[in-house]
Amino acid sequence: MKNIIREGNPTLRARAKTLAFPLTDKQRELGKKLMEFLENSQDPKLAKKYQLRAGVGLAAPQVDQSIRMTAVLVPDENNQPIFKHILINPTIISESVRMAALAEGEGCLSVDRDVPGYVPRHQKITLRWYDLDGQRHLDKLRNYPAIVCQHEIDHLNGVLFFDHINQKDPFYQDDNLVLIG
Ligand code: NB4
Ligand code: NI
Repeated sequence: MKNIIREGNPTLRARAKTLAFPLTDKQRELGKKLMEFLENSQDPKLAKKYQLRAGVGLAAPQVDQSIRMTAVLVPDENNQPIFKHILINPTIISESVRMAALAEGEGCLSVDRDVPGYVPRHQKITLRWYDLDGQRHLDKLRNYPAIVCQHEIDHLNGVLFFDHINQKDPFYQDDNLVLIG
């Protein structure tokens, strides 16, 4: 998984294709590789050895596969996973009006520069997704895991985090925006 494509590559701006079930063996393998990358990137020793930037999510378009698949590995403060799944065809079926943003802003493994500013996202979402076996799942997420999933679903739609940053005032915080972390 050393082939993460960067900003400027048109795949990152494309709408990724919906997957059909059953998945092919290659597609299943890719899902597992995305998750394996996240696990390795969060292991300090392996990350150092392989020179990996840490990630809590990785979407298939970031490895130049324009399909609706993403892995998410969100740990808590004790490094226990609070949301760890390979998501196929994830869809947000409802979202809060209230918005949330990471106080530190966001970074992206496909963007090699710092883009400061708040990235407003829905504070709560209801997510429908399928696992590698085609089983349907519904999850209500809030705050950190909800933000990560929205960043990843954006990748499936050709959207990058800085698209959401207020150009004139990157740290503008309206009354509806809560900061996290
Ligand atoms: C996706 C995230 C950017 C903002 C918030 C955060 C990190 C990414 C990009 C929302 C989603 C990857 C995928 C981190 C990180 C906290 C947890 C556990 C132990 C280190 C790790 C560091 F690395 N973003 N990087 N960026 N992307 N938190 N953490 N920690 O994950 O581009 O599309 O290991
Ligand atoms: Ni990203």
